[in-house]
Amino acid sequence: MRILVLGGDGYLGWPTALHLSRAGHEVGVVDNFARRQYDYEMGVDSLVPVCQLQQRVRVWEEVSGLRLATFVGDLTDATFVSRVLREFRPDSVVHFAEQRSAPYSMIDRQHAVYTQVNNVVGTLNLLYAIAEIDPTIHLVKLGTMGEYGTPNIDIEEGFIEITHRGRTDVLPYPKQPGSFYHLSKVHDSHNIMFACRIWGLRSTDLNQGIVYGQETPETVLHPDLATRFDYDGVFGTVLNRFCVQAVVGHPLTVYGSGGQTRGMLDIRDTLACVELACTNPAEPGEYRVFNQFTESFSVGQLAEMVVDAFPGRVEVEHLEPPRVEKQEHYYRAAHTKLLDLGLVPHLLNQSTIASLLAVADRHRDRVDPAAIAPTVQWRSTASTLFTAGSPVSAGSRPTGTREAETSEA
Ligand code: NAD
Ligand code: USQ
Repeated sequence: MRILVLGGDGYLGWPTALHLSRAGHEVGVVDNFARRQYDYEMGVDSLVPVCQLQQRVRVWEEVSGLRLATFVGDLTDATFVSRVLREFRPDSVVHFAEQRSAPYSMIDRQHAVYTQVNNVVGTLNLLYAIAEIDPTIHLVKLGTMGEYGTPNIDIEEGFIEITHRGRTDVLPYPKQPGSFYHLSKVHDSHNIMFACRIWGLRSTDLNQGIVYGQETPETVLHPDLATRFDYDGVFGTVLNRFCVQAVVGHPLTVYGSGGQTRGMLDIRDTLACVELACTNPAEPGEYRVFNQFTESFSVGQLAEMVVDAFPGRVEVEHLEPPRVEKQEHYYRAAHTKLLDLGLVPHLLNQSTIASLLAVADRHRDRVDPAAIAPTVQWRSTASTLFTAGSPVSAGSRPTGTREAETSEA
């Protein structure tokens, strides 16, 4: 298949592009390097050094003999999106290219607006380009399990049958997202479902849980093929952060009681799920939702697992919660559709955590301890993390400055 990976320079997009390329697909990569600019804006960096996109692509060709097409540009630029689709003519578009951090979206008004404009407008441009150029292109869109929130009933895969006053219908599952970022994914889902209904587009919305891990069979072939690994308080995700914290002797930063429970998956399963979605496309006019996670854990359980796996002593600290979220709640979410298509999950165990700890240990000298504490407060409309900061927008350079001493944790 011809597969275009939007956001192909990011944490998940890059290893997905390599995986699809090695599996025999013709792959194109699109990115505007916004993610690299957030690092400059916040004064942080990936724990694992990452090469520039053109260098990665060159090394991939040397190592594998396989070519990746590259397109540098911004999805909020409709002309660029149309040009890329016309030139590459994909069978599937895998759309990772969004601002994906909940804390980043909650810094202040500018960052919330930036996140929603970037994500919603980018996806809308893509929907129009697909409808105009070739409605048979299958859109595989990365959504999030966080679209559902934490309701006190079982979570279904996208839709729920409801009987109300004697009548029954199958309706989109209610959404209760927990940040302006998560809300942007809900808005995307509505726009995509509508485009499938009115224009007959075909799409798979992958409601993905939290991803952990850094190495994939392709990225380990050469150091220049490594993907990024974030541990800071804004972009780092929980298990990746806990492993880095353990290695540098920082107490594990459990927010509140640690009863928050989330769906999770290994980075290698992200790659497998995306490929399964591409090779088993939705029907014309179909909007379908797959819940893309393999297991669920509470934050407290994750901390315990890291404590058990780490050979030395690790402390666990319960911090005043920076987010507004339920700390103790019911959580049971369906996730059978990808298993039915053949997904064989990599489940989280001590050896997975040991390999994450090894990655963290190899790069421990690059850890900036000042970047670990959570600095964005949900209840505040303007985080003290930034002074005169402004988020990245198309064509502009970021101007945010990081105040090292303003952790509100
Ligand atoms: P990432 O930030 O590392 O990668 C996203 C990439 O998209 C970056 O390289 C960025 O430069 C690019 N991008 C952003 N806006 C763009 C635009 N307007 N035009 C062109 N390129 C743009 O994020 P990730 O962790 O790889 O996540 C990828 C996707 O998966 C996101 O949509 C995210 O919401 C979703 N997701 C991630 C996780 C996770 O745990 N990392 C979990 C669930 C869902
Ligand atoms: N948490 C801690 N301590 C930490 C970091 C996080 O207790 O040091 C808690 C958070 O409060 C939250 C949970 O761990 O309850 C998960 O936080 P996270 O930062 O690991 O993940 P989240 O903000 O949910 O976002 C990540 C990705 C996002 C994706 C989402 C999937 O950044 O792109 O959409 O996971 S999901 O959680 O299913 O919505």
